[in-house]
Amino acid sequence: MTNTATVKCDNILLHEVRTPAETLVADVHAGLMRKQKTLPAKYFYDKTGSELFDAITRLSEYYLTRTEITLLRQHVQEMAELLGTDSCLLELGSGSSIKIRLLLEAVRPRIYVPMDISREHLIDSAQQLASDYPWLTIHAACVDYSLSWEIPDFGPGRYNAFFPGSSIGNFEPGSAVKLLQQVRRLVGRNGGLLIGVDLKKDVSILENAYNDAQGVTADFNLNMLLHINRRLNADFEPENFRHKALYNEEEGRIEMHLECLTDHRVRVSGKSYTFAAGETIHTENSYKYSIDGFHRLAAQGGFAPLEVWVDPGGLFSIHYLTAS
Ligand code: AVI
Repeated sequence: MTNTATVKCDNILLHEVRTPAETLVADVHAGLMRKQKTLPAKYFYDKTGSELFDAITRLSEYYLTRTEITLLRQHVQEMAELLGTDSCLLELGSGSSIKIRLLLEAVRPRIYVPMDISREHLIDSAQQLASDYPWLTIHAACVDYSLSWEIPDFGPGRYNAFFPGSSIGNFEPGSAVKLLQQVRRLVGRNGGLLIGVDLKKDVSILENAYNDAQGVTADFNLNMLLHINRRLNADFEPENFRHKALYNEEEGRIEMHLECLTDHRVRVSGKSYTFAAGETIHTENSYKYSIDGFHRLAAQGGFAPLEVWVDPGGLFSIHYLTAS
């Protein structure tokens, strides 16, 4: 792996792929120079952002997590049969590693590789898992999986990937295909992918999920500015912005924005940007799919559908795909 360091962190091995600071600055600069300003969604996930996201997953409006967890609980045996035991199991965007706990006993992987961009969160959850499952070998990988990345070679055997939470929806369809192709290369010809995908549904259910009454999603969105302040020596003032989330029917996606409340300037890594009251920074897309629509995307990524589980309310789906 290029730019990678491997260290032993107590009971786990940590592989770290470092993104050079210049890349981070260049991404932010490119986004803020656009007519429709954007900021990369990866800036949501510092330690506070990861904790806020965990709080989102417990909100009554945010049906995604609890529905996916119910599906995992109900169908774990079928899923384990498809995944097979003794595989190398990679998890993209492992976060707090809550969902993997539902699969581990049934799947008994040879090696578990949680991957996440939020370093401290990744290490804490991987170490906790290692102490709760002493039989499990854990190689945690701190990577930005929206970029091109590699994992160490864990030798021959079956490889599966687990990509829960509908995080695939946070990628533009073209990038989602590239990501699936990359996962396909990693799992190889006999590999598979168990992936959670949020479904298209009534707009009010979708919009409520991203505009919760307690304002946790608003804090999550605004925290991105504080993260950029710290990481890139910027002077965003979150009070100058407000959270906005709406469903874009044509694109089939929830869009999150930060709406600017007053005319002002912001400095980021020595460069100055002008903001006008009423304009927005587009911070995230969360694409919603139909089952067929997702199968078409998966096919472009090199995967064929083998099984799909959907809750009775038709809110959420989990797919098991095999390399095609
Ligand atoms: C991580 N991802 C699947 C979440 C989503 O629903 O798109 C991120 C999120 N953004 C706002 N709330 C949750």
